[in-house]
Amino acid sequence: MVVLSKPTTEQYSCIRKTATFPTPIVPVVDLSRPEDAKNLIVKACEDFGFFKVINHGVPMEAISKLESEAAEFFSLSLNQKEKAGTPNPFGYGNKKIGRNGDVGWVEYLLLTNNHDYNFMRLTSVFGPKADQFRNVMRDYMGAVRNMACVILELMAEGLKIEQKNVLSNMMMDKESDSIFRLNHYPPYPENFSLDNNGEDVIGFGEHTDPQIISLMRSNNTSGLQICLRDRSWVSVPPDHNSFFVNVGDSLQVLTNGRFRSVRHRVLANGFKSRLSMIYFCGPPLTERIAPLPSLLLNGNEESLYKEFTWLEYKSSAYNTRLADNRLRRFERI
Ligand code: GA4
Repeated sequence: MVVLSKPTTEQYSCIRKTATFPTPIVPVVDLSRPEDAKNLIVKACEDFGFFKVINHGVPMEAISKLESEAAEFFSLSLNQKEKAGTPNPFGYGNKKIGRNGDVGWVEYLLLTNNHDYNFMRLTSVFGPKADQFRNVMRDYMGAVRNMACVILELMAEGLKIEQKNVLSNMMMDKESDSIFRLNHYPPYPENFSLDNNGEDVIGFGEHTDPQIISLMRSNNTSGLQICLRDRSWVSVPPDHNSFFVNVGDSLQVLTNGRFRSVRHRVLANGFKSRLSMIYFCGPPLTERIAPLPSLLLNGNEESLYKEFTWLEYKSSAYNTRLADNRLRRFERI
């Protein structure tokens, strides 16, 4: 097991004051009880755009192997990690998030669902050992993808959509534009927040995910917060045995606003490093993202959004700042 070290002090600006947060009651969905799960998923997506999944079917072995590989990667020297290339579109990123000036106390590896491409990037870092990383990642991503498929089918059933694979097909398609992200939030150095009146250090600034759903697993370090409908921020207690699911912007549109794309963020801490792995389920680039007809009350309800493809939305999203409301541009007035 590789132990991730503390960073050295350096000038860093991502610090903000926040109140103390009450702990929310996070909806829990048990995938071994599909009859209950389908209704709970719908309710959680309407109320929070967020839920926790237990009995998820992803083997613990696949999770812990990937966690070790990720920890090993992040323990390498900066110089070595940078051999994975810049994260535009896929590679290693440090503090800079996206292309428009956002920063956070985080380092990360952005990867595609094309394992050969990832392998090429990882070979520059690990040499022949990259093969092991690729295999571990393939097993993990395969298992998480299957879980996503189960969740999206239960969701469609819960929404009483006749074609139960209408959502899952978008991410199971071989052209699907899903991506994978490993985030490492190192403990920030001593005096780092004291120097700033004890203000919070932002690991990953507030944002919504552009995709359909995102499935996140982390180690037992806290930091994740979600924004409720009343705009208050609440902390989500970590649980390394479970997965957390976020509704993304695309699913908000597909359900004509019935489901809520959840605003979330991560605060860093001064003691423990946080390691998270997130699978973002994206549709094929050519997929039309529009409310599902059966959810428009048999044609009697108007779409709240203008028509767009995933490629159009993604291109527009990548030109925004993290905290922007990316869907606003696509709303019908
Ligand atoms: C949020 C969800 C995924 O992590 C991500 C992020 C992407 C990036 O890190 O480059 C974005 C962000 C995310 C939303 C708006 C744009 C693009 C940073 C940013 C400012 C990989 C994604 O698909 O969108």
